[in-house]
Amino acid sequence: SNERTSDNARHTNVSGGSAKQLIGMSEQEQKVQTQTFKLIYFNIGGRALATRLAFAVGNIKFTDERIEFGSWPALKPTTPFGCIPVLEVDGVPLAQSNAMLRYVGRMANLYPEDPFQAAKCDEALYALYDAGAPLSPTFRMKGEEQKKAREALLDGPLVKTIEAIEKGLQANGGEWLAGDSMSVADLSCFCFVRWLQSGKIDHIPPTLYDHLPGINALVKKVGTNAAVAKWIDEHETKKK
Ligand SMILES: N[C@@H](CCC(=O)N[C@@H](CS)C(=O)NCC(=O)O)C(=O)O
Repeated sequence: SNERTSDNARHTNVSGGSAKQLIGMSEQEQKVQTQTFKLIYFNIGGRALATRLAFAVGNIKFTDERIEFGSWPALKPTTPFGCIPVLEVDGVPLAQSNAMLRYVGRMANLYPEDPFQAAKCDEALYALYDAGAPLSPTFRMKGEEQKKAREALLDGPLVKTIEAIEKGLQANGGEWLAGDSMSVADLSCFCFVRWLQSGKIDHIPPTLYDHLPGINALVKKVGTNAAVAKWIDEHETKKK
């Protein structure tokens, strides 16, 4: 497994730090400090990237375990729902990518405290999930079938949902999707839009969101956040 820790880590594991460092922290902060987190996923961004970024932004140490596709069949029956990502918290598994994203978001101050803004954050997470879900089966298609299926999605949820999210963003003042600071909804939107714009998905033109200025500004803002940029450069960009 690969130990990946963000630099200038505010959270130092107790074993590596000293009890002194715990003084002055809230009970919750002390707990985060002493818990161990292991995120298990494939060596891709997919449904784990937003959570990795939330850990990085929160300076929370975690083990970023990336498994080979070949070792997945043996691991599958050991996971709660037969899928990954799984986040192990002190060895206890937590499944469902958006559950773990919100959980890490709360620890990293990336989840609104106000109940309504928290619900708006959830709204964006559910919408982004719905927008992306019908794309998954197209990865098992080929040729004309894949082209047709993806073109239908371009004409539907892949673009329409992000247009709706742009509207919500503007209604919230244009800066962030929920509340008045970066939240896990912004991280999730960043990951989704960046992937769709990457040009790496056949029949999905990288220009598909060019007509959405708020979304593009948001993606740029999240992407230039120091912790996000550093994480992506060090862990998600294939080096030659
Ligand atoms: N609702 C789940 C879906 C997870 C999911 O679809 N995982 C895929 C990879 S992205 C998976 O485990 N595929 C392998 C399999 O189903 O055997 C979540 O959000 O975590």
